[in-house]
Amino acid sequence: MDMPPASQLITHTDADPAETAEWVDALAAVLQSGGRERARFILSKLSSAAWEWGVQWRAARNTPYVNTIRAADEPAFPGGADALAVERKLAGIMRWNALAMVVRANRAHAELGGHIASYASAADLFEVGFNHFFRARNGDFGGDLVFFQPHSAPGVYARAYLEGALNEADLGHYRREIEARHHGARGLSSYPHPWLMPDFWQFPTGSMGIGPINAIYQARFLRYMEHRSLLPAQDRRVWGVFGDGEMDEPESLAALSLAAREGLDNLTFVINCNLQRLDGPVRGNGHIVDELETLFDGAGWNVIKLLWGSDWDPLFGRDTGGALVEALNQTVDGQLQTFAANDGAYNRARFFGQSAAMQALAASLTDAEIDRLHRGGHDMKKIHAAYAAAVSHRGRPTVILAQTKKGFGMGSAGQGRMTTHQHKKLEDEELLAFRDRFDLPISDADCAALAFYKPAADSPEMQHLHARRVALGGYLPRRHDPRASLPVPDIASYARFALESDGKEMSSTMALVRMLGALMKDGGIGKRVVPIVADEARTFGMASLFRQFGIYSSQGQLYEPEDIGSILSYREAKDGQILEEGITEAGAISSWTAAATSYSTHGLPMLPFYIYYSMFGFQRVGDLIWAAADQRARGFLVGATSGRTTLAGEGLQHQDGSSHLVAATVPNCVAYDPAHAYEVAVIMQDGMRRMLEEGDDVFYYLTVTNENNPQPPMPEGAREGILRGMHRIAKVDAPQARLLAAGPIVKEALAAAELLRERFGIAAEVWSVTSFSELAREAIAVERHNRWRDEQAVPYVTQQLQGDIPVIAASDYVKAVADSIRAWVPGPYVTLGTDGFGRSDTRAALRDHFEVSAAWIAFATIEKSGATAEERRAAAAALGITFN
Ligand SMILES: Cc1ncc(C[n+]2csc(CCOP(=O)(O)OP(=O)(O)O)c2C)c(N)n1
Repeated sequence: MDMPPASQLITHTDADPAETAEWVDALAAVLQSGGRERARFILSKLSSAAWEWGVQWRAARNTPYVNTIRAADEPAFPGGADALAVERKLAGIMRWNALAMVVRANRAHAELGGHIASYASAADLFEVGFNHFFRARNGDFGGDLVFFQPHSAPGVYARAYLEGALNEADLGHYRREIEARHHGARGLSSYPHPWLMPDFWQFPTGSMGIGPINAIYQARFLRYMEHRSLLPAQDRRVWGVFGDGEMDEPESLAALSLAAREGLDNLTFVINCNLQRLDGPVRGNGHIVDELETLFDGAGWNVIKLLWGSDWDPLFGRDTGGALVEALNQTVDGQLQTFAANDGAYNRARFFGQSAAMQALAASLTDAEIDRLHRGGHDMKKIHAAYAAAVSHRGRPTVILAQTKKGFGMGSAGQGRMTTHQHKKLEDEELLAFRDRFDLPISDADCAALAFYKPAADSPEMQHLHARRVALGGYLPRRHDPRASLPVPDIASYARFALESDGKEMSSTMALVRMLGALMKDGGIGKRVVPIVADEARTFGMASLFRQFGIYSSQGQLYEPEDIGSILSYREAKDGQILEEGITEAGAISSWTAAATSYSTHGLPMLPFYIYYSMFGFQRVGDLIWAAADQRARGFLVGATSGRTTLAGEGLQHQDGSSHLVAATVPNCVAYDPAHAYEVAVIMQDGMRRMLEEGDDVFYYLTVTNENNPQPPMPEGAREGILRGMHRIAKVDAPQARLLAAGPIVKEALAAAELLRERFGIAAEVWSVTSFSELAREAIAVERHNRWRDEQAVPYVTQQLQGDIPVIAASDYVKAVADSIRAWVPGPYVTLGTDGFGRSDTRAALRDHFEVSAAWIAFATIEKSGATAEERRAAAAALGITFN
């Protein structure tokens, strides 16, 4: 083994270099005779001894600013120099087509936007993946799952163009999904969006931070499926290519320790460290690579730094005094960016000019050669070596910190420039320079016309490109939607207790959990149910599921649980069914997304139920839900302990009054606020039917509460109304008012009807509104269609509320929820809701405070029934309410 002389490792602050050299030589001898494992052992022994003797030394988490993999340890590039040359050419072509796509779009319509510089920096990282590592789904093999850096999407399109999945017309409609339809083209979405390109993109990554956390939970879910014997262990891999700026998002870092704890060696992160983000340097005054190395290493990942290309190797070889490594350690990222933006002469003067030793190192290089010194993330051989090391690493996830230049090859138009991120217009000379830089056979005229370039089918480039993809199982990305239908059991098999309830007291949460438990026992669908919680299972009465179904743990259970004898015992198991995520709503929703899209990513539909404090859903992780919607998730989100007045004691940050408002804005989210257990059952049944049997791209949001109420049996013929959004639960002859209520406020409306009848002689009927948002959606759709039709349809909600009598609607959510149907309510309409901050008190006090109690509903009815001011005052006094 060739090793650097000890002198290179001795820093200038060394008080006794001779002694240091002895130690280093001793280690070198150990390494020579015993190998790396032995050397590691000796070092850890020394470290333990130092701790015992109070030295309190801890190895720095940072290694020097050089490559982790030594040049001598790099495997040969598959196919040798010829393949390498072809792949470099291909990367140049991808770069050109990606650039042409963005510049074309923006020359025509400057408003379209797009990015060139990100993919320019990431192209080689992508290409090595595409040519050697990313395996497609093929036959029985499920394929690797790749999360692509979103604003590098043009590069992925450029490759799909060469591969044949996209044509020129498609590329000509980058960011023009609407116009494309008129030209028989596909239209390419700005970023990876499965909703917009359902047979192409698998994972939405456009919102920074969502890709990293979803990738981790995807890798973990893959393990879960394997451990539960639902998927065969095929050594499938999750790859994620992300930006160094993106790593500042809390979600990007949130699950690093989970990935290490779970030993996810099926996961590789490639972080494109071009040292820049949108506004400027990621860490101008420091090293983002060092910071990420510290974080990932501290979390327990295998870290591979890939900083310098092969053309630096001879320089490091000649750097016997350590001046180069020292200079790199000391050069902060802002300066590295400036070096990237300037030419060889500048770099000779400012970087290599730092000392005589450095000058000597660069003496044999021309300025042009200095200019061309590659960063590690632009060296395909080294990238290949890093990916190969990641794939073969066992027991831990790997992160590759690949240093690149932002806007690589854009020359003075953008490489390393502060403004390069948003640069999307290039002048003709800049285009010609780019063409020359990557040696592309494109004429000046084609260059100016931004013509897309595709080599002939029999060219070495195209032959190689296809051969590599064939070897890797096919093309990628591809999203699959096998339309596999999973039969749903009969409702009575898991929810008879709810349909035929005889007034037994139960909360809707308890009813749902009971149905869930019964469903999990179903011989068909049972195994597909994935209950997910974020440390609130006991709150929702789900502890009963622990022992029976087990909590998933990749390690099984290495301890004897304190409650081992109990029927509720906390049982962890390798094939456990419950995903107990701990206190991470972002993690739990990522797990849910992985399970809810399993029908596509794994060809195996699952049925996830993520049950959480409703306030910590749309409000806390709304963007992750939006991404799941984009990914065409199918499953149930259950906002438990919901309702601003129903959660009572928990106060301002816990009491949810808005989730239904937000849920209504997610186009494929079907949201319900059921009052009774039988409504929960009917909604669950139909949700399963739509998602699992019909394969509809919808997901369900249900709010359930912890208020115990007598559960009535299901009225005859209620099913349609429950599903469409409203059904009458208390009928009167000749009603003078209609009371609409949702969820927990239904009982207040029923009580209000009693008050009105008994004390004021007003006959009011009561409706349970299971979904204001579904009623409003249908009405909007009907109204829109009516604009084109002679025959005018009547929205469902209008049909139900015929007549000019007052309608009073109340819910445990802000008034805007009930207001959403106002336009289609024929009579005078009043909405009551829980606008404002929550607070702690009893349910009765809260409902009085927010004016959604029976008394307030009755009072609003009296007011809308034409009472005089005096009559109103008398009514208020009789009802015991005061106006504050
Ligand atoms: C949540 C979110 N915030 C902001 C943005 C806007 N944005 C898009 S790319 C970008 C910079 C990304 O920098 P980096 O991750 O370093 O990637 P690079 O383009 O440098 O490769 C920003 C701020 C976004 N897409 N998502």
